[in-house]
Amino acid sequence: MAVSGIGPYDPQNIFARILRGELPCRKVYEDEYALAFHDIAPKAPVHVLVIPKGAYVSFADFSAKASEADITGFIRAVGTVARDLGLEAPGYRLVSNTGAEGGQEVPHFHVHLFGGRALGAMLP
Ligand code: D5M
Repeated sequence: MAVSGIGPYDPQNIFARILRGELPCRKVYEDEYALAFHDIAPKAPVHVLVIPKGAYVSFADFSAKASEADITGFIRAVGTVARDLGLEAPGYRLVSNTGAEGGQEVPHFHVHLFGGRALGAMLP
């Protein structure tokens, strides 16, 4: 079910529980700013989720409230994950569903990283 992109933050959401180590994930990368793991229902040969370590509901929340260091660290982590997965040369797609009409289901900000095949033209 789609969720609001503007808080309050639910510390029991699935990704918060993954961050705390209460639920497992197939981790591909971690640093002080971000954790990346394989999506449980992949929509492409590579479908990885990158999430910040801070408690942000959505892109709206993150872009408004995160420190510049946290924003920079997170964006660099996304780029590092794509590079480490060998996607830089062939290319990839980043998506962040935000709020109910954006189709967001998990209320912890995350970026979907898709790759591994030609993804075609951008669609809503
Ligand atoms: O997408 C939320 C995404 O999160 C969706 O592609 C499924 C994925 N998901 C849900 N639970 C898990 C767990 N436990 N591990 C990995 N991936 C998961 P959204 O952008 O919020 O619509």
